[in-house]
Amino acid sequence: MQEPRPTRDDKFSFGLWTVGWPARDPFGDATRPPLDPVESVHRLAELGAYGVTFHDDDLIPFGADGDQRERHVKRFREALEATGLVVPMATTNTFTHPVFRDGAFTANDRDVRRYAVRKIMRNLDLAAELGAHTYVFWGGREGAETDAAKDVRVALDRYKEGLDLLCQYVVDRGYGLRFAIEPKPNEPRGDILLPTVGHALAFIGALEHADMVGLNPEVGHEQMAGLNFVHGIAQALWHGKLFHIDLNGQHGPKYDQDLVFGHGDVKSAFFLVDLLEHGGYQGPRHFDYKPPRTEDPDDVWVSAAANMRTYLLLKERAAAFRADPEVAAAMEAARVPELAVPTLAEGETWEDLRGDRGAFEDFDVEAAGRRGMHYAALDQLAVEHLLGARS
Ligand code: GLT
Ligand code: MN
Ligand code: MN
Repeated sequence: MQEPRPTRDDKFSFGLWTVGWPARDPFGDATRPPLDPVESVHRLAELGAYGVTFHDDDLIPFGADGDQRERHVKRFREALEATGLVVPMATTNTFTHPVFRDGAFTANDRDVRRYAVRKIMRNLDLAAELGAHTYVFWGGREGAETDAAKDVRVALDRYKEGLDLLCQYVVDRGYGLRFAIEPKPNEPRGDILLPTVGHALAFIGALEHADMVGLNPEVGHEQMAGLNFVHGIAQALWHGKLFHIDLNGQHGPKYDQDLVFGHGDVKSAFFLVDLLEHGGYQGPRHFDYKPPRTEDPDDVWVSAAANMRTYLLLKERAAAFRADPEVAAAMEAARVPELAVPTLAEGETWEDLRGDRGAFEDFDVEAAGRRGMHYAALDQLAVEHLLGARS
């Protein structure tokens, strides 16, 4: 493979369910045979990934007995040891089996909720055993198709109850795990609870252990809602809540495409990588994509490598953008650095501002209204760096 090549230091990780997706969709059968998780671990390690993530049922088929369970875990653990791959994150499948038709934490049926919490506890034990630091909660079935189905305020009470009690479980068992909620607006439910980064952030503030709960935002999920993913990530960082991230590609508001990272809105991907690389995010760069249904078993690994390579190429372009003196000058002209200057001077109060005639009475509001921002020039420089037209 040509430079840049991924290394363990890049912290690239993949879900077993991504490369292992047999490409069954609502309209057609699988186009690829099942993939052994052990093979995925070896192939991902060869390609330069550092981590692998899983749902309980990706690793241990639903309904497996104790002996089978142990065998699956043992083989997986051996593959991890042989390759040096780590498990930075794990999660629970609370969406495939028909029992979860109406959700897990927020199912109207109380016994389903109790079963779901037990299923999650069992996999939290395994996640801790395998050294994971993050546990993801994607509530794909927590939602409804009709507003008559549930009182959303009561559903949120149950969502909170479930997460509060599982936080307590993790604390009491001494597991070094933090929770990361993954928002999504719809699909598979008509409307999903905690549909966006913003909804989830507000909800986290109401939890008993708010400090140990953050976010796992996915590129495509915010874009399905027509939102600016880069802004969402910036706000999550601002709140100290970007615990994990799902990178992939999406073309605007439509079904969840789960394309290779950068194969959707590539300009947004450029600014995202710029933010992640320069904004202090230290966690895994986790790809949650689906190798397209058109691809054969060998193509799967081509698409897996494409995620990492695209990320690294964008990282190079973003670094060049930041280092370009013309960009620095364009930022200065656009007064980007000025936004970092507080609106009040140090020690100044609202009373001082109220008495400052230069700020209002004598302020030439018409002249200020004529000032251009020069953003088009700056944006063009970004596009030219993205296109590799400047180095
Ligand atoms: C499912 C979903 C993803 C989530 C996974 C974690 S499962 O494939 O589409 O976005 O991240 O549960
Ligand atoms: Mn998705
Ligand atoms: Mn995801």
